Amino acid sequence: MNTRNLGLSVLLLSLLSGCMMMGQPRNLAFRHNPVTADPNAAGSARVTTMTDGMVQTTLVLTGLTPNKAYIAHYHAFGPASNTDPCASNGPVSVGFPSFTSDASGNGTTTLMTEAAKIAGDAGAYINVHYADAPAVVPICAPVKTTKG
Ligand SMILES: [Cu+2]
Repeated sequence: MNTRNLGLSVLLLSLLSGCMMMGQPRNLAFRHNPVTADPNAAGSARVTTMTDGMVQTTLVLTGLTPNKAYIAHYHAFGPASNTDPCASNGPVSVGFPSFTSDASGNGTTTLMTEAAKIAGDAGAYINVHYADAPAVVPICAPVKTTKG
């Protein structure tokens, strides 16, 4: 290998390592909230910790209303429950990019955020809202089930 190729290899390696995964992704299941909206909505959140202090979270959802705009957030543990984050009514920590379901009711969105923003109680649950009516929250994925 000549010097030029070696330099290129080192550059590529450092670029790759800048977005390397750390350990296995964690898969979280969404569950339905006690509401009538989107009765078949379900899905998972795939949470991958990277080596550079970032966390990538990809939501893969089914059973949504076709061709509808949605928003999703990480929320902090709220005051309304110590053991059920989805019922704790906590504040938003970080928002996912908004997304629109396809004609079959499938939807996906990916967030890359600093790990510190969703550490501990700051990242207690992920919920999915109707974009045009945020009070409607069909599904929620608990991340941390005990406060503190
Ligand atoms: Cu939310």
